[in-house]
Amino acid sequence: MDATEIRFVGEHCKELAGLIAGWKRPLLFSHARADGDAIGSLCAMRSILRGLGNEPTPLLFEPPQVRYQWLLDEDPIAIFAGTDDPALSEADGVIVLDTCSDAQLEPVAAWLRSTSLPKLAVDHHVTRDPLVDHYLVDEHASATCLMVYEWAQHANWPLDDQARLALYVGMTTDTGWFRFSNTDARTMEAAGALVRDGVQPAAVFERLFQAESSARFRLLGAVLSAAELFCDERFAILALTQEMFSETGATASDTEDLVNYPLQIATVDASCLLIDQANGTIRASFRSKAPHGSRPDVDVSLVAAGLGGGGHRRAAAARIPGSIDEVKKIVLGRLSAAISEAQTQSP
Ligand SMILES: [Mn+2]
Repeated sequence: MDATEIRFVGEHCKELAGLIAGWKRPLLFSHARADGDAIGSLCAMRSILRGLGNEPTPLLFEPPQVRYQWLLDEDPIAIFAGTDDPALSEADGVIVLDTCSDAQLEPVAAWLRSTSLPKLAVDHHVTRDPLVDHYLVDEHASATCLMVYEWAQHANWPLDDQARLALYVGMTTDTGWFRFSNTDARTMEAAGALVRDGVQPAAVFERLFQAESSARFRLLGAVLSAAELFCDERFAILALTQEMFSETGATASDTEDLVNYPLQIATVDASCLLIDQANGTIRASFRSKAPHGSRPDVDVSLVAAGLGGGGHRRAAAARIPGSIDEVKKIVLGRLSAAISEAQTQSP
């Protein structure tokens, strides 16, 4: 496949804007376990394309997490029903948002590779599988929603209230409400423009972060009290067992963000959350702090890639076969190695 990588700059933005404006019935996909940036970019792109007079069909691979349900109340996104979904045969183009990874698009990955429809990926991740023929990529963008915002500015696409709200959700969730190391002036300027045009930060904050169930709160307590620290408290492993789910009544959608909590400890450089998937595999999520002073630069995307996963330098994930205890041993070894290697490389 002669996939031409296109950097995220003005002229390419305009060319690709012209390309997708010609797609009358595009399909919009994002990654499995859709987060705020995935749902935000699907929602915003849907509004933008409708504004151009087209009929986009966004699809999710599973029901949205409760945290984002409110964003879709008025205008739900359908759940993908398999490759015999009529939306696929009627489509004249495909836009993939916030991923370009086979593993994260598993339900459509084979279809994407085989279809002759024109395909574009808009993404800010490092992992780039050859699934599409056009790429709009910026690894320095804090969120895909930031890219969509800037793309809309370049292309003179108007944004309606729904698009602005959705883009703000993606930017705030991928930056941890403007706290993570990917928060930059570019993101703040885009977010500022959205607020100037009517988005209400406090209302969005309440809907996203002050609307949890008591079950999620109890799950947080259970998983934090079982946290383990290793390597002179340089990294933490949280293990979430099936018992914790049944005892608290929490569900898989209640696990988002738990991996970030151990980063509150001063000595901790990196954190890992293991979730028993009850199918013989463990989902491992990794986070690391940005280096500064004597803190080493732990690249968790390399740790995840070594385990068959991928992601960003500071946030990555993998699915690993085995029990919690088996996978914990593996992860313990990999993270210890990554931290000591980062330490020898730090100035
Ligand atoms: Mn993202």
